[in-house]
Amino acid sequence: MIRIALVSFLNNSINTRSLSSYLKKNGYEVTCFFCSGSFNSSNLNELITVIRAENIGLVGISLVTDDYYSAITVTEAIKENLHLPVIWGGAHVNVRPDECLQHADMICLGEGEEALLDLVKKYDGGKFDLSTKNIWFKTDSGIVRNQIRVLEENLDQFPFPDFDLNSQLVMTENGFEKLAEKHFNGEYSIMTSRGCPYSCHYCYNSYRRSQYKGKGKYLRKRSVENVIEELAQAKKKFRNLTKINFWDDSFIARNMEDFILFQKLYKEKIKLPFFALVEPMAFDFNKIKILRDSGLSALQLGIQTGSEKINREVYNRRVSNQRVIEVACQISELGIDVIYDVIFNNPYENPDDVAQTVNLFLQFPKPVTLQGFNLIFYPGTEITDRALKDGYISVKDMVEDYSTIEGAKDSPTSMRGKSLISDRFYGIHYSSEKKEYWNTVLSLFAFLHVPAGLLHFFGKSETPMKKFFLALFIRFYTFAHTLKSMVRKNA
Ligand code: B12
Ligand code: SF4
Repeated sequence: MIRIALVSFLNNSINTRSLSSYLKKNGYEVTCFFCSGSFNSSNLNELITVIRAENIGLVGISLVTDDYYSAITVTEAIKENLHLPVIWGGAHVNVRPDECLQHADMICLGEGEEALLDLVKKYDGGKFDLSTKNIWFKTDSGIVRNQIRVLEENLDQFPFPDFDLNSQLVMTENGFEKLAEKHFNGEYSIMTSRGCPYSCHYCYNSYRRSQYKGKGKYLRKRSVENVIEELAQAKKKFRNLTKINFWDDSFIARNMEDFILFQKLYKEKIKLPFFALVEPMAFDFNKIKILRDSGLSALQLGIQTGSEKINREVYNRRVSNQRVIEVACQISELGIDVIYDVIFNNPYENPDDVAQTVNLFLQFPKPVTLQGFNLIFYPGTEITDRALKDGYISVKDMVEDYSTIEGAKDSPTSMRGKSLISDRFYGIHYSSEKKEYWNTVLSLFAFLHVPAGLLHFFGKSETPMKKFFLALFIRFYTFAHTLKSMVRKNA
């Protein structure tokens, strides 16, 4: 029987653990490697040595666009040293299948459980069945493209993600270590559904929804009992868990009966604080109140913009500012910690649109905690196709560049005033210079201890005098911040 290695670039990877448990349930031996961090000759050699020692016959790699170069590095090392077949799966593979096949021997589109199982089941003395659905093969006579199978409707039939401490290795600064509870920092990640009711134009869902057209129901949910059972098992296994993270695209997209049952079972069996992602479009006071009473301690809510026009015409998000303010007031009333996400440096936004975002936040109950992200154009999304057509971005050097630029450019709010445009993946042909003032005012919401009066002063209008004072304030803030960090470091 062929033995399988699964490689992921994320320690908490849900998809790799789901694939592993499905293969194991069906009798296969699987070793998982969680490699978040950068590769060097030492850890690559170690990876190769373990894969060789474990007598692996197939290597599967899971990747998002940001992992593209890491996936190539691992694949080349495996090909060079072990000559093993390599299959890639995950978000990036679905949007750029042909390009991924330049490196991998096979790729898996859509869901991986049945497809991977089918592939290894029919594996026969060095040959794979080239008609396996969901899998595309690179052959001497060209690419074999198979159809995508229908989506699994009953998610409860999948085993819980694999957390076997004996067959999973985590890459650290000192090389690979056996998976242990310390690698999770007391947090457990879970998904209770697949798919999303929305299709925002900057999101992978805008691509995937059309990819799965005619393949069954897109948004599917696990039963509450099934979710609670997974958490109960996790709690039993990991004694130091302090928090649960629900990473569902839309945790709230369920009916009231589910929430009532969830409250009962969660309070009875789990009793841990939890975090979830929620959209203002789906927000429902009564549901969130039930979740708060069950242990919901922190929420992440995507606001993205205060321009209703941009929301509607560019992001495909239908929600009024009045509703967004109502939602913010209700969260405050419930006493739940919340982080609001905002998108910076969208070429379709003008200074007035950003001013509207500032204005929106000024109407929120205090304190407001904002997390800013630059608009990153991910391949395959509606907004990327539109911006390519409109000339705002272009393919770099004839190929898309998927290198990750970490730091300032990706997170405008960490930059104390300057908001540069992220050129991750694509060449940029627009400027945000005219929005600099409003970007800076907006980013003040992410700074700690900025007095509300000051936010209102800067947020009312843009004048040369205010521009001057804003620049002065940012300098002062940055200086104070640096001083504080130095004092803390020396203490
Ligand atoms: C949860 C999540 C996170 C969590 C991860 C926590 C965790 N414990 O897993 C956190 C917050 C850490 C995170 C971080 C990031 N994420 Co994220 N994340 C997700 C999310 C919501 C769920 C992923 C998931 O587990 N899905 C459930 C599994 C079962 O589905 P799946 O991943 O599609 O996997 C199936 C198939 O793809 C296939 N498959 C997958 N891998 C493989 C491998 C093989 C060998 C095979 C055969 C099959 C196969 O089989 C799987 C089972 O059916 C997705 C959106 C989504 N709904 O999928 C975004 C998503 C994957 N993330 C995304 C991004 C951009 C990021 C970040 C880059 C964000 C950032 N700027 O830092 C980082 C990158 C981290 C990384 N290196 O992976 C994008 C990726 C877009 C793209 N083009 O690549 C997505 C699609 C979000 C979006 N809506 O656009 N993320
Ligand atoms: S609501 Fe969130 S996950 Fe769903 S499509 Fe929009 S951005 Fe993507």
